[in-house]
Amino acid sequence: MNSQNQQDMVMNAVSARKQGGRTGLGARMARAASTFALMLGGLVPAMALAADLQLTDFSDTGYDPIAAGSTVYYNITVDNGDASASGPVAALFDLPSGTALAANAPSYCTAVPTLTGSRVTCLLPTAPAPNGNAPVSFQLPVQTLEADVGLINLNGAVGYANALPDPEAPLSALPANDPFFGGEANTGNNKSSQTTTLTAATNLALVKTATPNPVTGGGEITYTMTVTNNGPSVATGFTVEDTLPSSLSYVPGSANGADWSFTGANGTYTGQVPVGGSVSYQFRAKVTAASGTVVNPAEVKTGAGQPIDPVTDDNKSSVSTTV
Ligand SMILES: [Ca+2]
Ligand SMILES: [Ca+2]
Ligand SMILES: [Ca+2]
Repeated sequence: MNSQNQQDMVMNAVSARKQGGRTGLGARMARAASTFALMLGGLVPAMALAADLQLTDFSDTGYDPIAAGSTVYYNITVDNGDASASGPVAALFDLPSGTALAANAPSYCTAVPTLTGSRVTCLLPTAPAPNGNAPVSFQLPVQTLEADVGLINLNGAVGYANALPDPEAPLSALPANDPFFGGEANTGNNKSSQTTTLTAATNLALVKTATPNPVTGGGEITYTMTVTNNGPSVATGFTVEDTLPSSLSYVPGSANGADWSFTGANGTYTGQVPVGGSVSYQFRAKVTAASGTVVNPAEVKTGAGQPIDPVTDDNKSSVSTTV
């Protein structure tokens, strides 16, 4: 965008702001004139009506309830129910602490931290057309990685992009006469909220290491599997699956670790791992290859009946050892 376009946008925004500013009285006068025009059978041309921005959809269908740590995709629709163009529109959201705007959010949405979480500002690339003719919809992806099990509540508001409120002023408490609402007659439909239930979950992460490296053919490698519980719930009953490649042979009875039970190189944890805690076990494997590289991956999986793992890209770990 060149500077002239930016300047034009600002001027358009200022112009819209001025129009919005007089809509309290102006809208009533306009409606009266319009009604009068109808009464006269169209003999008098109707004056322009005000814009009526509204947040017509703020839903979490398909994502409520959801395991804590998951990304919730909120459906957002912004509309203009009245006859005048609004000028540039902003949709704002207050995200509670422990949640964050996900990286795959629309490029026109940005977040800043606040005392209670974060304020997301979405500067809509196009304004919804008057009279509900072209509502603007998008999805707001919100990470819940640090949120506790229970309810999270998000507040949203739509208004005029040239009069953004202080991010520290909660949207739920913005008064009807806040400049952000542009003097609209109906501000009750500018705000909405959504509550989502976060259920128990354990985001487990596996890190696997091996020693020595390199190893001589016919020698033994000691593998160490470390599982960290990144929460938000206590973890138990998970299994690390390590299927050895043909170049390795499990050394019988070599697996050891407190509160683990073993089937070959696979370990199931029977204790309780608090949030932020880590547990590990070791086993040995004999190298049956004479040379080359031994690649040995493993994966941690939650047990049957246990809370799910909402983030699985950290569940696998692989080690390569030179022979
Ligand atoms: Ca409105
Ligand atoms: Ca909900
Ligand atoms: Ca995980």
